[in-house]
Amino acid sequence: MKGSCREKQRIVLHVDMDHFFSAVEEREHPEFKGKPVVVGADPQKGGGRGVVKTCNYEAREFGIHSGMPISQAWRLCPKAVYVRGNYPLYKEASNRIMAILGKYSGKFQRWGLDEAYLDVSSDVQNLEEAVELAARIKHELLWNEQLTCSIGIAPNKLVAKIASDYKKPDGLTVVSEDSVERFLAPLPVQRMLGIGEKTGRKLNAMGIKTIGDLASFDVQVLIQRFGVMGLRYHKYARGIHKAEVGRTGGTRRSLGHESTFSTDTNDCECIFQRLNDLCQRVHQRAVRHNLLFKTVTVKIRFQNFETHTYEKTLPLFTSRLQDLQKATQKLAQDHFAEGNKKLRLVGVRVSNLKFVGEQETL
Ligand code: TTP
Ligand code: MG
Repeated sequence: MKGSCREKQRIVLHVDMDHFFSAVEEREHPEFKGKPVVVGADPQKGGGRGVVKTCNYEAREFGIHSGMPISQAWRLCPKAVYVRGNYPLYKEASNRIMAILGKYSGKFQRWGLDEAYLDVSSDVQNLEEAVELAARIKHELLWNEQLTCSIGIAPNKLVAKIASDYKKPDGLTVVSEDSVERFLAPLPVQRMLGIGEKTGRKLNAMGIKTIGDLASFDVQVLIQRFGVMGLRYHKYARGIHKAEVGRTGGTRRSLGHESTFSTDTNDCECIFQRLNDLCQRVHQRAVRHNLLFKTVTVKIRFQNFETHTYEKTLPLFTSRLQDLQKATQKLAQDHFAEGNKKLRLVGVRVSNLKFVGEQETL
């Protein structure tokens, strides 16, 4: 039949739980309800070390956010409830949430502890039905788990993820195929997949402030400046993203640990020992989850909170502890020497992950 060869529009949902760790804490401790709740380290009346893992929206009103030193959080809101975090509890909640979400579509991809993608193209007829389905998901999560989430609905994973973040908490944002570019255009370029703070600053310096600016920028100049990534950014900015739900990257993007020294130090032996311990913990988790990794990142935070990350991509995927330790040591040696300013925190992270046995794509 003529005119029917247009590809059927995909409908992808991205579900992101709201302030996940603190929401679980609130559920377990009804007495926290309505109060600012910060999950991370013990603030020790402002002298505490470590960072905020997440906080509820009441705490965000005070300017607290994830990654912030816990001492700073305490200065912003000393009366908040501070909890150290209970990972097994969050993991258990995550498993139950994923079991619920997995029922709504055969094409389902868990992403980290509190996010998932669902391709519902074969489960619904149109966007209106997708919205109804999203409402059912929200209702079931609230009823069974007493937790809220935000959902983005769009023609692909890239836009669905940006849409779920658009209105939080308890949001539902729908972006139809026709409105993708209009939806993306006004957003700051840093919201785009793959564009972190650093690339964001470079783009800003080129006069590219919004995703719309990026979409209309000369692609040749982007390629000259950023290589193949330049082409990718340009495509993404126009909302083009073909990746299928469930096909890429497994369930997590990266896996890491970090550790704050009990007193700041520039003693190389102590720093390298700590990095080694972190390598072992990261390695154990990678092995436990049957994951290979290719990129190793070392994080260094100086006494004055100046923080740097350095990364190295290995020539091949590996799961060997020696490879992780060697890459970590090399990165640390290249960027830290004895006598440098003292360090407050170090971290080790692996990314670029794939499952053992998964075909390598060239
Ligand atoms: P996010 O989904 O990024 O954050 P969130 O769920 O707390 O808040 P939002 O409502 O904005 O989605 O991360 C999910 C959980 O992962 C979060 O609750 C805590 C944990 N986490 C860390 O441990 N360290 C981090 O740096 C971040 C960003 C999150
Ligand atoms: Mg979340």
